[in-house]
Amino acid sequence: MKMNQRNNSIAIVGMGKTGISVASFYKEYGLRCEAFDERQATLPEGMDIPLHIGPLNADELAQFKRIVVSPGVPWQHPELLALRQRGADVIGDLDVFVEHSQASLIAVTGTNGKTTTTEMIGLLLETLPGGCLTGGNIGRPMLDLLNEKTPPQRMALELSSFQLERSHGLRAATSIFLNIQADHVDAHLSDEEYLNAKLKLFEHQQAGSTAYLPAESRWDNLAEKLLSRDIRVHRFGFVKQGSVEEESVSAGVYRGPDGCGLFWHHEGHRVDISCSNIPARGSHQHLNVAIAAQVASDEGVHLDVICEAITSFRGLPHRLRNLGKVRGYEWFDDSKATNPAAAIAALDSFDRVLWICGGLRKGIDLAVLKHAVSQHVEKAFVIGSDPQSFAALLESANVPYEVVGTMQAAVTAASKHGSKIPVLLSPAAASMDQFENYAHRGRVFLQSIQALKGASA
Ligand code: UMA
Repeated sequence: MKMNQRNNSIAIVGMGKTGISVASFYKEYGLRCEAFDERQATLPEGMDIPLHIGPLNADELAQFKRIVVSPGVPWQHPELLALRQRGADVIGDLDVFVEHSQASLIAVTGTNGKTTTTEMIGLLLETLPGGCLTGGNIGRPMLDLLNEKTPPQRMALELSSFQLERSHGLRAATSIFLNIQADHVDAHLSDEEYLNAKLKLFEHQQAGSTAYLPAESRWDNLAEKLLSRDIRVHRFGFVKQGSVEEESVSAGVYRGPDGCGLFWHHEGHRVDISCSNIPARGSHQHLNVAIAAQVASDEGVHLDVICEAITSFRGLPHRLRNLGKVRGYEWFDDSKATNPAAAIAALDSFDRVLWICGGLRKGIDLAVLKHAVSQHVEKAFVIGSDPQSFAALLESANVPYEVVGTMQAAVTAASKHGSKIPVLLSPAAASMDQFENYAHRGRVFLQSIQALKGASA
């Protein structure tokens, strides 16, 4: 390989979805690329670029003009750290996107609720002239959006902390910071790094743009700083009907004597929709929808379109989805709940449930679940590779449980429980100990329920 050829080439590190999209993008752009992967990778047919499998080497990568690193490759990888210390141009796909996109960008981050919020925003904004596409952590790599023949005027990106931590110049027209809860503690981010990565969302935001922040007082200082940079700030959150907080938030979910509802502001007027008119369950989902509604109103989406979308929204797959009644039980798939905060939000959406939980705990302390578990769980069925931690939680909450091991066993055991209350899969843990990912876990849950129909009671 001639040195000067690499001088003008891009090294792509990690050849999963992101790496492949980076290579396709630069191919269209006419730049030469080489691919690096530490484990295993196959390039799609027709992608004719050198592929190097094996440990990364800073000296070799330093020969390239630029190194684009996939989100799953640790940013603190010693060879990448060494490259950055030498001043090499090491970035993620988000920076490439920002360099080349002309679209008005809506960026969404947070531990939980990113996908629902991003999808709902995309759904609403695509009704506008000029349209909207969604991508990023949601599954469709963001650079693929730029390969569209007619790129839309707006793009809504779901951004993970991994994508944000390696970004340098994100300037979104609208930045939405949903929440921060314990997650990825066993990955390469400490709590502080995790928060700092998420807050990079606002680092380069420009005057005249909009930021969304939770209503909690811990974000007041940040809100003030953003306001002093002439960034418009919308606060959102859960509020008591008739409270002072209710007046101070732009969008939210209220609880009152007659039930709950979501609200946002449209052309200066508050719009309310009762929770009973929203098919999607769970106040956390309703809050995500309220935020999306506020974004859509600000972007000029017609009020009727927003109301219609909200009152027909059933929620995304594996997010507190009602799978229907089988054997007299209603089954709920919340397989996406890969951390305790997500499971608490799901448990709080029910009076009493039979709870299927367990999986890869990712080093997170389960004690935060104790209150919700003791309030809402009649009996738990524990699956996964770390039953002891869940057993300890359930004992501390004084809730009966069975360690059943597999999803099939959990579904069978729940279906024999007797009291026909809803059965909720909301594992509070990642899935990779037993499944390919959370979606696979949700599919096995559904298959196990369907198998009940054929089996004798
Ligand atoms: N690899 C290495 N060295 C490493 C780690 C990985 O060489 O130390 C290689 C692997 O061998 C593999 C490639 O890197 O070939 C995988 O790269 P990747 O993990 O970045 O995976 P992608 O397929 O590019 O998917 C990524 C996101 N994955 C992660 O952040 C881990 C996807 O989010 C995202 O949808 C996709 O880009 C498109 O933007 C998934 C995810 O789990 C859904 N995200 C986490 C979450 O939501 O909690 C953050």
